[in-house]
Order: sequence, then C-alpha cells, then structure tokens
Amino acid sequence: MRGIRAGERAVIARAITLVESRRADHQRAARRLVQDLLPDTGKAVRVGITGTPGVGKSTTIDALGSTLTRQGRKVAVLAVDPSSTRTGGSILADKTRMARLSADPNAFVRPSPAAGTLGGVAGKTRESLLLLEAAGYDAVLVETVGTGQSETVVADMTDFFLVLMLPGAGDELQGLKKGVVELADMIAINKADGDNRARAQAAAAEYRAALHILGARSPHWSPPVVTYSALTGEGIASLWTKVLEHHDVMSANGELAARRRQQQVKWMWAMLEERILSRLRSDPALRAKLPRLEAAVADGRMSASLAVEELAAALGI
Ligand SMILES: Nc1nc2c(ncn2[C@@H]2O[C@H](COP(=O)(O)OP(=O)(O)OP(=O)(O)O)[C@@H](O)[C@H]2O)c(=O)[nH]1
Ligand SMILES: [Mg+2]
Repeated sequence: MRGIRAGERAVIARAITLVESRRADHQRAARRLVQDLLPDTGKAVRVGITGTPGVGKSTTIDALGSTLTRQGRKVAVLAVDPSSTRTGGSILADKTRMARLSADPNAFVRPSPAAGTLGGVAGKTRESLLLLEAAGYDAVLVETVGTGQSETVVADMTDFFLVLMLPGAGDELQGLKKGVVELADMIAINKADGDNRARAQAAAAEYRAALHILGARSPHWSPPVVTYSALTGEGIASLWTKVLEHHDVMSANGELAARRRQQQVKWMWAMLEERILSRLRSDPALRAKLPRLEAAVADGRMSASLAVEELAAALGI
C-alpha cells in the first residue's frame, strides 16, 4: 500500500494485476487493497475517450498525455475493450501509437484487461482507476472503441466523456444514431489538418446544430464542438482547457460530486445483479427445470410469464 501511495510503478503494475486476476484469493486481496486506499482516491480528472476505429484515439491520447506530462502532471491511460487479449497485436500497435507516452516516466499506460464480460472488464478498469488515483495520477484517460455498450460503461466511470469524430459525410449521422452524442461532454473532430480542414469545420457546424436540437444534458454545460489535429498537435492543448473548464464548473455547482455518487451506486447495483444472476443460473432447482421450460416457451406451448412463475416458485422467490 505504501508503494502505491508513493507512486512506485512496479508496485502499481502488480496491484493492477491483482485486481485483474480471476483467482478468488487475489480478488479478496484486491478488494481489501482498494478499500484501504479509498480515502486517497477521487483526486484525478477522469476522462473517457471514444470514437470509431481509426479516428485517432491512441494518437490523441499520446499527444494530449504528453502535453500534460510536460506541464508536470502525471497521466494514466486505461482501456475498456472486452474483445482484447493481452498478447494480441492490437496492444502492440497501441504501444507504438502511444510511443511518447509509453516511454514517459510520468505516464502509466495499461491495456484493457483480457477478454471477459463487458461488466467484468469495466469493473476491473474502475478499480485500476482508483488505484492510480491513490498513486497520485492527476489525469486518468479511459479509452474505448466505439461499440455501443462499452461507451456507456466508460461514460459511467468518468467525469468527462469526449467523443472523437472524423471530418466527412455520413459519419455525423452514424454517431447520432448510436446515441453516443447524447453522452458527450464534448465532440472533437480530429484530423483537421491539410485538405481536411474545411471538411472538419463543416462537420463541426453539423454537430453543433444537432446538439442544439438534442438539448443539453446539464443546465450548466453545453457540450462544445471543436476541431483539432492529433498529428500536428494543433488544438490539443485547448481540448484540455475545455476539460478543466468543465471540471471547475461542475465542481462548483456540485454536479461532479453528484455524478460520481450516482456512478458508484450504479456500479454497486451492476455488480450485485451480475452476482445474483450467475448464482441463479447455477441453481440446481433452476437447472433441473430449465431445459423443459425453455423448450416449451420456444415452441409456443407455454407462455413466458407462466414459465417464469414456475421457475420463481422453484427458487422460492
Ligand atoms: N492526418 C491525420 N491523421 C491522423 C491524425 N490522428 C491520427 N491519424 C492517423 O489515423 C490512423 C489511426 O490512428 P489511431 O490513433 O491508431 O486511431 P485509433 O482510434 O486509436 O484506432 P483503433 O485503436 O484501431 O480504434 C493512424 O494512421 C494515425 O496516424 C490526425 O490528426 N491527422
Ligand atoms: Mg487505438
């Protein structure tokens, strides 16, 4: 615990490995560790970053993170990607895409926990986030691929949700359809360089109009739409200015604290539901009845509600 508070990287890495382990004794130890460190958590700015593959998430995090460490801040990068595997080529690619940050002593880059359920992966990422806060990281950036559900779980563990977009037609509506824009605290259009500048501006105007129609999520914050280039670094610093502006406003009016409280309780319920569900699925009384009832419901011989009634009676609930 002392090693974590002192920010020793090797100790932090080992603690995260403990959090990610599936072994029961490791999980017990991890729970104790997180609980003990809880008073030291909560001090980082937590930022979720999403966008379709190739939008430039890794390049953006590398550029943004390096800007922050140059200012003397400590930056941690986590990821939520339930499809990833630890040995996969994508992580190797990410390390090279985040070349500067990976070699930066004031940055800590951790790939997504190995494949599992989205809930499981997200839970581990949350606990790693708390460890990194206790270790003194000022900013935690959580990256996720743009695949619907994982965006919601990352929005639910961060203070600020940054949605990256590409300049170009069609892309705009795609984002709107997925409902991601409704989660956004800011939309940033990347690759606004070279020939893309004008198209990026046009896309920004479209998003501004769309956001205007959607209405703001908070009475105190209208999500800005900005353009930047992760490649040249133009506009990178002002991305962070917006994040801090949001942090100041939301801290002052109490919304940040309220959001975190809600997130914590929601997380508790999500874990409880997952636990109860897995207990239910392995219940012998349920397993004995399930094949027959499932077949009857599938064939249309039995109504779903009657089947549930019979299962619930067998379980005594
Ligand atoms: N022109 C230009 N290219 C960029 C910019 N940012 C990223 N790229 C390029 O876009 C490609 C994808 O960038 P990544 O950072 O790997 O994108 P990603 O969103 O992390 O992609 P996945 O991890 O596959 O989801 C790379 O070839 C980058 O060099 C930019 O601002 N301008
Ligand atoms: Mg990437």
